[in-house]
Amino acid sequence: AGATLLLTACGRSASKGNSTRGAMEIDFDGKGPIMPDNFMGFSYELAQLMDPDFFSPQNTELVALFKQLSPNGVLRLGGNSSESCWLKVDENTTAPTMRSVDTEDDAHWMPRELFMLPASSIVSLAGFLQATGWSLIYGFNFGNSTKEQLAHEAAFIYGHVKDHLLYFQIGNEPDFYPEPNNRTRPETWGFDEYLEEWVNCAEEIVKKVPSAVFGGPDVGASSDWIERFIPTASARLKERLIAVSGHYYPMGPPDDPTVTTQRLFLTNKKVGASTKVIVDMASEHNFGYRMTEGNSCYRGGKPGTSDTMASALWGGEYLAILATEGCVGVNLHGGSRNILKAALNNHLPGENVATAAGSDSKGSFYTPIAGETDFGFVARPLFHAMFMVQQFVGCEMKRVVVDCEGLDVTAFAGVENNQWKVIIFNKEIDDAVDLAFKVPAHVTSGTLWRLTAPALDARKEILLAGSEITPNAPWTPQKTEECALSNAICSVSVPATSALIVFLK
Ligand code: BDP
Repeated sequence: AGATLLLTACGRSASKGNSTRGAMEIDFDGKGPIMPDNFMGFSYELAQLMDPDFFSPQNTELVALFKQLSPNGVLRLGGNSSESCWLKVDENTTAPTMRSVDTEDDAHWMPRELFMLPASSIVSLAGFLQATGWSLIYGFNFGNSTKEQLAHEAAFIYGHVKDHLLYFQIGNEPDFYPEPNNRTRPETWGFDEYLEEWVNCAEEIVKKVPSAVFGGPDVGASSDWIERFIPTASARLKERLIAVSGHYYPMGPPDDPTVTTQRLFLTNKKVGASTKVIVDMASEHNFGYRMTEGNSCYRGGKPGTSDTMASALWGGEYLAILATEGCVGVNLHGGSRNILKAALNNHLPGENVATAAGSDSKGSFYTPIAGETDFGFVARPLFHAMFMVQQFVGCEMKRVVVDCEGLDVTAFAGVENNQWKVIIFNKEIDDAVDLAFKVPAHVTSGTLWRLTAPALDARKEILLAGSEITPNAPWTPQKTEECALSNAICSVSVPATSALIVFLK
């Protein structure tokens, strides 16, 4: 009844120019999933380990940003490049034979060379995980290595990172292996062949690492592979299979003219329902479903969208949807620009565009953290959105219905120990909204943090509660606001292309 009452107040308000009034209703009594404390994560190319100084405890800025985001997030290593990586465990280890990519086609995006990872990178990675408190999902080269070689690598890796290892994965996006995609397997290769090979490989690893556990199938897009993988792989691997995983890129490649911010903003509408199908199926088998890789636009991101405030509005909403649907975690993909370039056979469009427009050239376009060991690291707009959603860790997530003349405004709520939080995204380009919503009777105040930017395509001066997140000092809110609260109705105004969190007390 509260919502109906509120809705009668909805309409364009004459006094506030472009501001539209709307209402939202939190489903206070609905049951929702608890957002796990290791929900937040990054995904990097495995080839990032070519440089032992990158994931290293000495890389203090990167350590600081990881810690600021989460005291116990998840670092996932994998990606296209993983299919070309080999770990030089010792002097006797030799490179595997590359079976891909037998094509002259320059437009094909898979790497043509092998990437050697020095053993010292695993030693520094262990130190990095120790320094950050993060755990690891390590993705092996299933495309171009052998099970014997992987087992050898696994034993070494396990020896160094066992205290931080969540699970191993074998292969990146195996649903794309057959011709004409990644081309590491023949056209005739399908799920059945994959499963057989995957199980053999896992069993070989177990011979060398008796307590190894695995996640999979880490598919690029085929949710039907996940559905087939859950019962079949768990029947074969039993309790060693502990998680299911997939990837998500709503659009791409960046040089497609239809790949725009406007299109990106529409994509989140479909994400909830498709996530829920897999979450439900996974939970029937007691698996958590993790989105181990993804970002706004495949093939490295779209400059002007993936590296701006637009990516924060998309990404914050995307993470909130996945948490509300019961996904146990999300790893947003990124890393160094040169590594992404190598992982994509140099297909990283827009280089000049981005440089001319002032994008910092040290990171891939979509990376949440941009930087290189020689230049230092910065938190991109997308990182700020991850930081906002991180505030919901430990909360039971609740659905929120927003009614605001069909404007693109969404909200999500969470509660822990009777303390409610609400996050709101306004993805409208022109319209500000004034939203009213009912709060529980015990609530006496609401404090608000806003995420703001000079423009939707701004890359810099992204402020959360008036303060930028940097590696140099712990973030603290500089500018908070108190919400208007009367008769258990809270009112907030949400400017166009902004987001906010309300902490109710
Ligand atoms: C994914 C790959 C990742 C790429 C990404 C992209 O796993 O390695 O970097 O696409 O195209 O499919 O940006």
